[in-house]
Amino acid sequence: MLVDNARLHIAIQKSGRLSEYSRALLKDAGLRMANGKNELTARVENFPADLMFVRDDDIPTFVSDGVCEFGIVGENVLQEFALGESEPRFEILAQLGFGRCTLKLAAPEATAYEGPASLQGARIATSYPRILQSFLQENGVSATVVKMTGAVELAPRLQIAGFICDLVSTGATLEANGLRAVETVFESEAVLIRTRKAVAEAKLEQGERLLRRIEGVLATKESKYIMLNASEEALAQITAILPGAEAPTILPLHGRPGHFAVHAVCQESVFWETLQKLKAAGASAILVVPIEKMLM
Ligand code: PRT
Ligand code: ZN
Repeated sequence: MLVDNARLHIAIQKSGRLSEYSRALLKDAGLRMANGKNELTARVENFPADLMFVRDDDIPTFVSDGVCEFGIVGENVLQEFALGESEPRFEILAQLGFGRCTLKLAAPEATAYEGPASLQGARIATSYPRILQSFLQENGVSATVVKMTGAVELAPRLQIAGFICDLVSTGATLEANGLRAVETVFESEAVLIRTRKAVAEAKLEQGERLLRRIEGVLATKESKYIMLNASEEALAQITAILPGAEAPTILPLHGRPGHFAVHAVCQESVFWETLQKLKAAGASAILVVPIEKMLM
């Protein structure tokens, strides 16, 4: 690993389900990097940071050890790691809204299941033994956890285990293997994490800058800019309807006394229903526009 006291190190998955999204997020945050896919690292050209392309399983360790100050990883991998630690050496900064999946317990179609008690004494194959173990404990069940690193869905057919505990997104893999989900164990999405290790002074400020930019990107995904006109009497009701808008700007309309333009950043999705409510409250000329960049 490179050691450079002035540059941040950001760990992202080299290739897999999170890599494209992770790169896109950093790109949206204004980081320009070389596109080479076979490299282990990439220098960000316009920000003091280097990207480290690694296996997702290594990201919690790299960030906890402080080898990388930041990382993007699935909560499933992070939680499995964290359960093996005495205290967390990382902090979660943001939920990123991609890589969504659910760790589920599943069994062959014909297996009877009437709640966690049905797992008593069973063999369960999984790549997430710690998360599964803590689920079993919470439910007061004792079962044998069989650790597998891949192809977990084959375990029942190979008679390695009667149940599996694996990630599901569309459910197609379960179906193709004659399995049905019986229980949700853990919901996951990609998260941005930061080391809890002391960070060199020179990097602290850069880290905050990076975080503000990423928060800005995440905020714009939902946010919209709304513009509308309204009479003075309608203003109170209209500003109350605007979803997640703080302190809208209200400007007098030229040549129309008693009428105002209302401009607001709405931090929540704006639905047709909201627009109809605004209209009913007396708003006219309502415009909703996307926001490209935002720095909070
Ligand atoms: O090489 P490296 O170790 O970095 O990658 P990997 O093979 O361990 O991970 P990868 O790229 O498969 O997944 C990275 C992360 O994406 C996971 O840790 C999750 O946080 C997230 N993710 C989201 C998923 C899925 N969806 C997913 N569907 N990870 C795995 N799957 C697998 C699942 O294990 C099962 O085999 O997809 C199959 C089920 O998918 P459906 O759509 O058929 O239900
Ligand atoms: Zn992995």
